[in-house]
Amino acid sequence: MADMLLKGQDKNGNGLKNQTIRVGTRKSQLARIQTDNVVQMLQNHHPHLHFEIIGMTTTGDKILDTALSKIGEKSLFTKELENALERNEVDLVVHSLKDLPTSLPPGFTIGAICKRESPHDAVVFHPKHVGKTLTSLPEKSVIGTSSLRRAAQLKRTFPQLEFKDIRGNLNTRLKKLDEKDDFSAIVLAAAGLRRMGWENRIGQILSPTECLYAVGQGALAVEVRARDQEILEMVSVLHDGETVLRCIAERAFMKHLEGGCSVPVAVSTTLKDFQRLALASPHLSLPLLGSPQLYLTGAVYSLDGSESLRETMQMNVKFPLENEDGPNDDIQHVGITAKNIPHGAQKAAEKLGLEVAELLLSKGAKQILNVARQLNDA
Ligand code: DPM
Repeated sequence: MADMLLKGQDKNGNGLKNQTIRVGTRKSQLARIQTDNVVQMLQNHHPHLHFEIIGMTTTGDKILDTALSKIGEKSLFTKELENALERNEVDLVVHSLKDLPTSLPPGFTIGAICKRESPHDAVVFHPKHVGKTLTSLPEKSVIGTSSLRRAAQLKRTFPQLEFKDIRGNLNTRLKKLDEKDDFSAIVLAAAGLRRMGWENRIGQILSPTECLYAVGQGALAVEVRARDQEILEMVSVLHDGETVLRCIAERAFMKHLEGGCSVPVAVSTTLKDFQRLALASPHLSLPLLGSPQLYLTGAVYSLDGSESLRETMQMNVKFPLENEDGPNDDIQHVGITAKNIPHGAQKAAEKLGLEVAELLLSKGAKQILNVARQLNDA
């Protein structure tokens, strides 16, 4: 046990003692809040380190008038930050996991995924519609979202409503909602609203039966240089075992479908029957006790929601004991490096994502996504 503690914990950051760790972030208010949260958690784990936050503007922050899905550039919010990592100007970068592509450029890795907050989508209503739900809004009410995933699913369930693009950061969108009469409601990630302190504006949370969420939604990720072992160790204390396994499955699903922001792909995952204890301290390399089952529901939609494929599968993610001490260095699963989380479980999670994607592909998912992509590009 003492060995394990040493292995997992105190080697962390030892070589970095008293150094300044430079943290890159986008400058939007949400990005700053997310970065501050992560830095605070790192500071609690590593009181001897000093953290400095460096704000940067990304292409995604400059193009505010075009729908995300139309821009087509996957690393819109990440490229400038990765350049700074590569040039050694910063040591780590904080992102919303859902904005990170399933394949990172060579030389980078996700060194930590924090405990996921709500992954669900939420509806914020115009002041004059407060108290209503999507079901009780008048017919032909206009809902703002530029997420193809949200629009496709909601068009299907609420054919009486209309959907229009809305872009800009969260502040801009809420302003557009409140100060004009263009939208009756907008749909946003509950996690982003909560982080901004706007939880009180949430009028309705969409359950996965109403709207499956985006891959990685609600989880924060720390991106680092893949070869920077000291920084990797230092940030790895933030890995949350449950979140990591769920997000590996989700990202593997998306990657195998060759999905992204420009096609309606959606998921929901749960991890059942595992002992919280084993995952609560993931930096201790404990095997998963019990027989944890990971469930993944994955779906693809046509842009108007009229066509859809949706499947659920399950996988046992118990850590195979014979692999207990197997070398785990330099292994990434869909861009994530998590040496302190049972490797067998990570492999099983990745396999689950692949298998759900395969099942959907065998039922014609490629055709649905290709048509969606063409229509969206047109
Ligand atoms: C991605 C999408 C959106 C963001 C597409 C989707 C929403 C775009 C839009 C991949 N990234 O979800 O289907 O509504 O125009 C984004 C948000 C957060 C991270 C804001 C949001 C905060 C929540 C989180 C934008 N990226 O989705 O409301 O950390 O998951």
